[in-house]
Amino acid sequence: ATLERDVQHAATRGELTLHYQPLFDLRTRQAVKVEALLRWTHPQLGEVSPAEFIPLAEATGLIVPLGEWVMCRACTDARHLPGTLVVAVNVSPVQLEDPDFPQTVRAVLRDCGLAPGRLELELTETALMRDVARASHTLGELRALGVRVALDDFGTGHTSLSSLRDLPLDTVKIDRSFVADLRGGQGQPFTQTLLGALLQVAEVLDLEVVAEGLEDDAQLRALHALGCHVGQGYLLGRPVPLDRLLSTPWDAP
Ligand code: G
Ligand code: G
Ligand code: MN
Ligand code: NA
Repeated sequence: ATLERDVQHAATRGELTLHYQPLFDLRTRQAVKVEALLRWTHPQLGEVSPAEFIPLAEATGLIVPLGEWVMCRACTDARHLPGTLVVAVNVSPVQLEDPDFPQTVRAVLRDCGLAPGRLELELTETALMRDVARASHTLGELRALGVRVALDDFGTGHTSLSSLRDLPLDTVKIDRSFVADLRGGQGQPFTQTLLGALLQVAEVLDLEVVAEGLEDDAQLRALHALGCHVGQGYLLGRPVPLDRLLSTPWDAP
C-alpha cells in the first residue's frame, strides 16, 4: 500500500527518469531506434522495477497521467537525437482503453514538436487481444496520426495469425524467451524453424521484425541469417540515461 501511495508522487518529486536502450539494424549495424524504459528511484527503497510499480499504477488509473509523462519526456528527449532515430514508448492496455488516448498522443507530439513518424508505441499481445476489434480501431486512429505501432513480447500471448494480418501494425518484437533458445550455438531446431516461419509471415505482411534480448553473438548471427533485420539486447547496448546515450557511438559494438 505504501508503494502504491508513493508512486502517485514519484513524478512530481522528480524520482522518475527514462533510460534508453538502442535498437540496431543488423545489416548496417547502425542504431535505428531507442526504447524508453521508465526508472523509479524511491527515496528509501532505491530502484524499484517498472514490473513492480506499473501494475500498481494500472490498478489506480495513475498509469494514464504517468504514461503521458513518459511519452512527453521521450518525445522531448528525442529532439536531441539524430533525426533518423525513432523513439519507442511502452503503452499500458489501460492507456490504450482510455478513449482520449489518440488525442493525448496528438497533443504530446504537437507540444513537443516531434514528427509523428519518429514515435513508436509498443503494445503487448495481452493489451491487443483483450478486445481485438476495439484495439484495431484505436491502432488505426494512432497510425492515422502518423505514429508507428509495435506488438511487444510477441509469442508470449495468443495473437492469432488472422489478428496479425488484420491489426494495423508496423513492427513485431519477438519475445526474448525465443531468442534465449538460440544462445551459444544453433539453438533448438524447433525454435529456429518457428522463427524462420514467423519471419516469412512478417515479410508477406510487410512487418518489421525486432529480436529482443540479444545477449550473445551466436543469437545475433542466427537471427540475421533467418532474415531478422533489427536487434535489441545487452550484447548491443544496455538501457542508459540520455546523456550516456548521447555520448555513445551510433554503430553497434
Ligand atoms: O526496463 P525493465 O526490464 O525493468 O522493464 C520491465 C517491464 O516494464 C517491461 O515489460 C517493460 O516493457 C515495462 N516498462 C518499462 N517502462 C515502461 C513504461 O514507461 N510504461 C509501461 N507501461 N511499461 C514500461
Ligand atoms: O517487455 P519489454 O520488452 O518492454 O521489456 C524491456 C525490458 O527488457 C527492459 O527492462 C530491459 O532492461 C530488458 N532487456 C533488454 N535487453 C535485454 C537482454 O538482452 N536480456 C534481458 N534479460 N533483458 C533485457
Ligand atoms: Mn518494450
Ligand atoms: Na518486450
